[in-house]
Amino acid sequence: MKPSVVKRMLMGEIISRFERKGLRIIGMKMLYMTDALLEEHYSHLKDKPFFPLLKKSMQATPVVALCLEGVEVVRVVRAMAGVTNGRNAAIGTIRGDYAMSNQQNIVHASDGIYAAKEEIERFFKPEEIFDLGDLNFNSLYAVDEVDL
Ligand code: FUP
Repeated sequence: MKPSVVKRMLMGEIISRFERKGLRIIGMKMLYMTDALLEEHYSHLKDKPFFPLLKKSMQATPVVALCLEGVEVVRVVRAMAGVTNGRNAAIGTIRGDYAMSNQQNIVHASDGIYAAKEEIERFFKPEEIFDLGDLNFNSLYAVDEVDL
């Protein structure tokens, strides 16, 4: 969750959308995105003209990093986030419901399984990720859908 969420006091609302969907939070922390962390996280954007502004917006307050667990979680979270620009994001998505901006777009969401693994390692120590046990303890899935 980006600084605009912290400033607008929407942390609880965004977290509850993930929980309501049935995604489990297995890691969560507030942290400040240092220059080094941002340059690594947005390395594909480092040379873009908007990078200085993006950096400033990402350093306005701490961010909140979430590690979410669920079957096909990366794809599901991307779908929940909606497209990058909040003005184009479908109503019903997080960006579509809370953002009017391309940059102040509420959340970052890993764009693939490899990026997700990299980002978990970037933001969390191994002991900050928790095993909550049986993924289906609350009957979120059919038994044969859960294969973790
Ligand atoms: P996404 O995967 O949807 O987060 O999008 P990108 O990785 O393409 O972009 C990362 C961040 O760069 C976006 F969250 C917003 C910012 N951005 C701008 O600020 N200006 C632009 O023109 C494009 C992206």
